[in-house]
Amino acid sequence: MTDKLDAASLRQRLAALPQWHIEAGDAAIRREYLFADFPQAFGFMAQVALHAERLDHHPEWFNVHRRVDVRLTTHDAGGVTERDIALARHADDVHARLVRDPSA
Ligand code: H2B
Repeated sequence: MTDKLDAASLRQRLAALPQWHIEAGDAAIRREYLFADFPQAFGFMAQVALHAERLDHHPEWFNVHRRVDVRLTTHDAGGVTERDIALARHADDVHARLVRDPSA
């Protein structure tokens, strides 16, 4: 099992993910994504969901219209691990690709 990142390591990792923030108490990281419309938001969720299933590491998220709020934590470790950092990077990549090319 991946170990929970300590406070210093977590802050260091987040420096490379500037759109993400650490939840009060350090239990999770969060980011809000905004898309052009609902189909694009849902397409993002579909792409991230398939990757999450492959990794066996799943997001907590909430969608309203073109907004998706994502919360990442590793339940097995009781905090944020490298698995969350990897999934955050992937979600950012999917988002960047969709913004660049809405048909991607
Ligand atoms: N997702 C997240 N975010 N944290 C976990 O600890 C976790 C998971 N554990 N997805 C996985 C599934 C575990 O339940 C299975 C049994 O591997």
